[in-house]
Amino acid sequence: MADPRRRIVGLAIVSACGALLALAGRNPGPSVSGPVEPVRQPATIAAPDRLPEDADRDGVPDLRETQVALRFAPVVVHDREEAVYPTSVENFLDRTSLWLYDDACTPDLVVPLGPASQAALFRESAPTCGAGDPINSYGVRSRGKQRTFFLADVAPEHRLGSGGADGWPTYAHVYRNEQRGLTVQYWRFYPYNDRFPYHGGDWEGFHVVLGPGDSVLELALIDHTDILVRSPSAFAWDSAEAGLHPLVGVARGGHTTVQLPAPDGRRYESWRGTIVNLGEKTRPLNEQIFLRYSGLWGTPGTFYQSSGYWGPAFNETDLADDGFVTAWCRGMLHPDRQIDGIRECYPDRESR
Ligand SMILES: [Ca+2]
Ligand SMILES: [Ca+2]
Ligand SMILES: [Ca+2]
Repeated sequence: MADPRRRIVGLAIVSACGALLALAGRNPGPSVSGPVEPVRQPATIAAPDRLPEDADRDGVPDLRETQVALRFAPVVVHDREEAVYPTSVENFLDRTSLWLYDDACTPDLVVPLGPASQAALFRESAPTCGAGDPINSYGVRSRGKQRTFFLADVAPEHRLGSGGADGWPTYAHVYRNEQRGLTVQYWRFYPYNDRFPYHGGDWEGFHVVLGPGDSVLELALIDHTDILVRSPSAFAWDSAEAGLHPLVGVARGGHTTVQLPAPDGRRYESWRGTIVNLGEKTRPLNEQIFLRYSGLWGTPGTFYQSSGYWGPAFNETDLADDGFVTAWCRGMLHPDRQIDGIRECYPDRESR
């Protein structure tokens, strides 16, 4: 099978003017002023190097990354009343589609770009509605969610995710930290944030920060606006199969990771399911090139908070003014590292 990362993607010209649509619930308005330039895919997406021992080029042997991700993989406890469980990126992409959005247009510019897949997330657009710069979906991050690519909310029947213990994947990010150890991030992806402010595409996660000898220094929970740092003693730990597995709870509907699980909650021992090592944004592993996608994972809504959110490598929690993606790179050794001009911890550029 052809490696999608090595595929040369042709220029798929989309007739944007003919494809202007208004989303359900939006006021379509009378017309768009001025021509809209075509949207096209980039010629190539950089292919990861095929080094067997450190393919994501972060200085950590990939086998060691896998071992440590398994060893500290959490017990994730959902509320008994939870309705929306995690799903896989692939399942979600099969049910959504890619769009371009600019709310400076009148009416809002909303252009369908067709079905989504990991290989079909990468597009670029000429300037729209008075903005002078082009944007793309593989590095340009829209701070206000006003001019961006997005993945449309999936239909209600596809928002439930994989209930219970039938194997939804846990996505891991492992890297060297400034404390002479490794940081292990665990991410879950939910199709929908089923609580006010409701929005599509809900990435949630937390970090286990290790020091020398894999001693656990702290856990960092990705909350709504801040990253909450907690002592390991604040958690219960399960030592099944020679691991050290923290028990974390999931807030009902909004899915934020919390330190006190519901006592009667539904346990998921994530190491018994699939753990996917994402690699690094600059060098994704295991075909997970969605890491490079810088658009939204849900439809833009009326408000910032009711619009789709970003993926792990562009996450908004504790985002620094200079664009440093704290939720992806907190405590990283060499946070300025880059490969082929792509910086691991920053978007290439921001749009409105
Ligand atoms: Ca590595
Ligand atoms: Ca890594
Ligand atoms: Ca959420």
